[in-house]
Amino acid sequence: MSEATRVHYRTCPLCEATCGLEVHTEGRRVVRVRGDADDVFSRGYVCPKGTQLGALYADPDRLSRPLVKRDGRHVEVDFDEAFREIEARLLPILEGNRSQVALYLGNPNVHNIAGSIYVRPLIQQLGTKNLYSASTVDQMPKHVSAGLMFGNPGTIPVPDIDRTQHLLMLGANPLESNGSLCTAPDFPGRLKSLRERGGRLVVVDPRRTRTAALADEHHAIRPGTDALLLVSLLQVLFAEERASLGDVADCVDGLAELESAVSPFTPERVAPHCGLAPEAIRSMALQLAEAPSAVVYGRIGTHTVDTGTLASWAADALSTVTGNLDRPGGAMFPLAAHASGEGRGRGRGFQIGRWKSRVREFPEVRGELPIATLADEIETPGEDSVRALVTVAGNPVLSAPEGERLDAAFAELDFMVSVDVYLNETTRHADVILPPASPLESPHYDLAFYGISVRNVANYSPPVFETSGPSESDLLARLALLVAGQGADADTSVLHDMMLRGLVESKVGREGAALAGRDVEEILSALEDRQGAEAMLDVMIRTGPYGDGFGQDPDGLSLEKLEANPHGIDLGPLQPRLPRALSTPSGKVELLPEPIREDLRRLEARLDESPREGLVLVGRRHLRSNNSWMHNVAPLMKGRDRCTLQIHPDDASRLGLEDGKPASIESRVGRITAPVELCDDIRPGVVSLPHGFGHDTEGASLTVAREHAGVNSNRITDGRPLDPLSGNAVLNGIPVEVAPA
Ligand SMILES: Nc1nc2c(c(=O)[nH]1)N[C@H]1C(S)=C(S)[C@@H](COP(=O)(O)OP(=O)(O)OC[C@H]3O[C@@H](n4cnc5c(=O)[nH]c(N)nc54)[C@H](O)[C@@H]3O)O[C@H]1N2
Ligand SMILES: Nc1nc2c(c(=O)[nH]1)N[C@H]1C(S)=C(S)[C@@H](COP(=O)(O)OP(=O)(O)OC[C@H]3O[C@@H](n4cnc5c(=O)[nH]c(N)nc54)[C@H](O)[C@@H]3O)O[C@H]1N2
Ligand code: SF4
Ligand SMILES: [Mo]
Repeated sequence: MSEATRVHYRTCPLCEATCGLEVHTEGRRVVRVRGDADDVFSRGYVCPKGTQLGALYADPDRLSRPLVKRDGRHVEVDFDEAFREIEARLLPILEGNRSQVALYLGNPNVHNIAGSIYVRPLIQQLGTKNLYSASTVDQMPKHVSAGLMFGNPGTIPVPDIDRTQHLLMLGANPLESNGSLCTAPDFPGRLKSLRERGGRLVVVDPRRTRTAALADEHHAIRPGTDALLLVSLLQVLFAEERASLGDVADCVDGLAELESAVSPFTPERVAPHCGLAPEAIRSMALQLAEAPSAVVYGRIGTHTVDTGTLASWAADALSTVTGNLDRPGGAMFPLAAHASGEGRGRGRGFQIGRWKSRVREFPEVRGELPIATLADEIETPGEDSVRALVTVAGNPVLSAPEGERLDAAFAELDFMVSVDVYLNETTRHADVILPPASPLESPHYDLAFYGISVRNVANYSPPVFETSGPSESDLLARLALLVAGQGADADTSVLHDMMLRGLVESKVGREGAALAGRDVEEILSALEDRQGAEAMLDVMIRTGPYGDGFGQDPDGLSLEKLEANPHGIDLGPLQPRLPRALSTPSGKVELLPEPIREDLRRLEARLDESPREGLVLVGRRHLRSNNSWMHNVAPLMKGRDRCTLQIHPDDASRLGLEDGKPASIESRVGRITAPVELCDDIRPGVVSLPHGFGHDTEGASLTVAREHAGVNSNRITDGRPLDPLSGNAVLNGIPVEVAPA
């Protein structure tokens, strides 16, 4: 009675690599997933997570019906009842004071169309100052440095890893993570090719990771000191008269100011802080200058520290002063198919601090406040204290600092609603949980990642299965309408139509717009066959840099054309885009923006301090994990315990710790216990624990994850020190005491 097997081509929604998958289905079952050998970008590459998409889909713990908390227990209800409950309990709080309702957006929002398109009206209608997201435990420093240097926080240069001859990589481990802020399916293969063509890979990481093992050079830096190292590399380039802007000289401001600002940071002065030799630092800098092309790329380990924005800025400044900005093999600006044009070369620029958080007075960044201060905003009484919370695809109890405190704060809220697929450590506090249909039941296009991709690529995947319930787009639209006072049963097609019309009007109205002079109704009628997010996506692509312009260029792209190319369309290697890609008021790259210049003084003060001593904690990722939420997929959890404390044998013997025995790890804010794993590959003085574990909480419903519970490393992450420019949390380099438990 076996049903016919069907094959679907589909972009993997799980990480930033955007691999093409070949999904085999029988009826509503996924029977097999493998890499799509014909995918124009990933060419058959796949990782163990992608192949388990079927197991994720079939996970009996994945929610299919809404849950409402009654007398402390979650019970299943239908969607109408769930929305009526939200209306009855959330609206009165909102009507009193909109900022008493906080919104937290988690990582998977950037992995689906709904999160990119329909979160916006929800934010607008909520109108709260208390907006939080996973960005402030992640990449916010890159947004800030890019905003200050290039004028827009989304204008992020990516390393052109397919053509570079020299890659200096810091605080990233793409052999486990598959890359971030650098979309490159088969990152490992691309690094191997770099070396095969005679290029050089230099990795800076306190651990000798699998990525470091692949490199020509590995430098085991002391955590939290990348900014010092990178600024010192800049100093060397100026001191050795090797700084040169190359082809972009006309588009760059501030070279002389940069030279003087970095002059105190000599290798001799930073070396004791970084735990590296001055000669190694000097040589790292000269290699960048001498290579035919070179690029500096830093990620989580470089960003999630208290000088994350400085480090992020310094990386791009280095690519710039070695003549490698905006040229093949250097740091380049992708141009996505859905981008709203090539750019104008000048704009309003980027500001932070338009308002401040109430309790600790952190500046707003991109409309957000640091997630590390959400607990303060709930706990501290006052007119604007947070009394209700909406989470969309996030698990801050495990992913944000001081998880235990956040957990307790959530329990005190008057009302909480979560749009999520699991009943987990965070959503167990929700009074209402709204589960969206699976990603396999939704269309897919990577709005977030084609803008940070190492080739310009476009790939659209239609749903694999018909939906069994409301899509994420629909749920978010309904929530936005509810919050806007339109009632619990509002017709979401009204919002879809309004958004589509608004988008078309923006393309038709402005002078210089893609469809300037065309008729709105004509365009809308050309879209009649498409609904909601798909129609909007079609408009973006057809009015984008490669689009058909609704008839203006018959060979151009449209959603229809993407549908006809299920393995994607390759739009070629990255092209130089300066100065058009800029939106600074000066129309130039700002090499030393004022906020950076000021923050450099804080960094300079560190040169006179004695180097920090004592054990520090860093994180790590494992190929078969995905932050906190894929530990319930049994095939991915096979093998050894992953939530272990890695420690160098010398440190272990000094502290009396034995392999496999429990150790207690204590920071300023808490203490946890984890089994010891002796590890020669970690720098002495550094210990490492992965994040995303701690699945033994009462009230969560994660059968498999519970068997591999582990411990929440963020219970000891200190929420007090933040990167001042971005509000990003410090997740690496946390001072800890370790002892036998
Ligand atoms: N110590 C330490 N902490 C870290 C990090 C670290 O390196 N070290 N890394 C940080 C980083 S980079 C990030 S991005 C954050 C992540 O922080 P979060 O986004 O808060 O956490 P995730 O574990 O990604 O949780 C994702 C949530 O989305 C739900 N979900 C999954 N798929 C869907 C879907 O399709 N729709 C909806 N609505 N929900 C879905 C899951 O059930 C889960 O609840 O963690 C950060 N925390
Ligand atoms: N398998 C898997 N893949 C994932 C994820 C996952 O959880 N699992 N999460 C996804 C997400 S949301 C993100 S943002 C990306 C992150 O992708 P990556 O940035 O590649 O993240 P990690 O693999 O955590 O690598 C960070 C490295 O920084 C090192 N490090 C720690 N502190 C310092 C420091 O002070 N200086 C330097 N130089 N290095 C330091 C750590 O030892 C670690 O090897 O991964 C994504 N991909
Ligand atoms: S590398 Fe990322 S995108 Fe590719 S299969 Fe694995 S999880 Fe999916
Ligand atoms: Mo992330």
